[in-house]
Amino acid sequence: MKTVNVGLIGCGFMGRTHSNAHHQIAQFFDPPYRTALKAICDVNGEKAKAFGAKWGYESVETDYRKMLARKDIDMVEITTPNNTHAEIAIAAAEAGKMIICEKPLALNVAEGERMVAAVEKAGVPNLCSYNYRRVPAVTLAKQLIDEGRLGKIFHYRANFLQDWTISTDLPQGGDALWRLDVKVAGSGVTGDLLAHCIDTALWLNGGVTEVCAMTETFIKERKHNITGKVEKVGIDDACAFLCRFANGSLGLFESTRYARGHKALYTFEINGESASIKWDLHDPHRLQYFDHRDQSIVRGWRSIHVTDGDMPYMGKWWVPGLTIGYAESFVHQLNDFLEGVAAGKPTGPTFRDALETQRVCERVIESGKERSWKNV
Ligand code: SOE
Repeated sequence: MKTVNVGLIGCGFMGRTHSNAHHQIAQFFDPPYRTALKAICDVNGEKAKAFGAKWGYESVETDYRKMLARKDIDMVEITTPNNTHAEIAIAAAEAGKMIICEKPLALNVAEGERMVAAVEKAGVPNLCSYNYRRVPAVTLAKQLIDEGRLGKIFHYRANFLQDWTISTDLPQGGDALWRLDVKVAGSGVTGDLLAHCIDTALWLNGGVTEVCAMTETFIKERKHNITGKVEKVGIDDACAFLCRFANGSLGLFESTRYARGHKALYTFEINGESASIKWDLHDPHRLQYFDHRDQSIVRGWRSIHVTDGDMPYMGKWWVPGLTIGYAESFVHQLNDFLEGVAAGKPTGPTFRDALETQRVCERVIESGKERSWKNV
């Protein structure tokens, strides 16, 4: 069995989710390649050293270019802040490395287009890490839709609600809080949270043709951790948008970091002519399903506990009834990616798929600013 040597860039929260996937994959799945954690890279050498020791990386780099120049690295994982994705991914493609890049793909569509051109020119396998596609209940939703169980789709509704930025004292910039700095993040909840909802929606329900958005920045100024000055906040704190899908259905999306009481409440509901489904990240193993074709005396919402061995991914884990969680969606993603590499087939969401999500996000932001409908 061949070994794929991995170089991971970025030692934050996402660096941990990706590293953990490498530790779990061969214990539960039968990937076509063994993966070896060859190098960890972060501009902060001390941080990289500590992270590397904890997760078992063989070497430490502080300059990603040096890491990309190494012949013993086959695959690069980019888990750095959004403003670095394009530069690193393009260089990685030019160096012939396979790439998994954290979401959102880029700061904007222009950068995303350059990234897609680079990976396609180099012919390197590439994937953007929209992990929620690979929560078993969400994958099951895709299966039910593809089997035609819902019939014609009329409505797609999604929310991603959090509450961690309500305090006016919370600074912007630096570790984790770069998500509040528009220069680093590109946008606020649209690129960080709605992008997840949009990726799932494009996958489950097809393309979006037009959008109309409302955005708001509730806290207009925050201290910047790096400059030490109070600076204007450029991100969208909240965003809601309407859209039309190419299949004729209507979409309604909302995201905010100001929904007191909600930590990471990603939900979606899809209503079709024959059946509806709902999913909720706070109860991720359950898929709610209503089928109008059931006999009326027993018709109602079913709460499917997605843990049986014949349900997506679950045959590889424990026994029926026992659950897995957020971390495992990254294991599924890695295994699917490696199987795609072995089969010579792309694994979605590819950079090209993620560019479409980026395009919807960009139109949403423009629509919010201009207060008008935008074609996608
Ligand atoms: C933000 O709080 C965040 O960590 C996102 O960046 C992730 O993509 C999302 O999965 C959870 O929330």
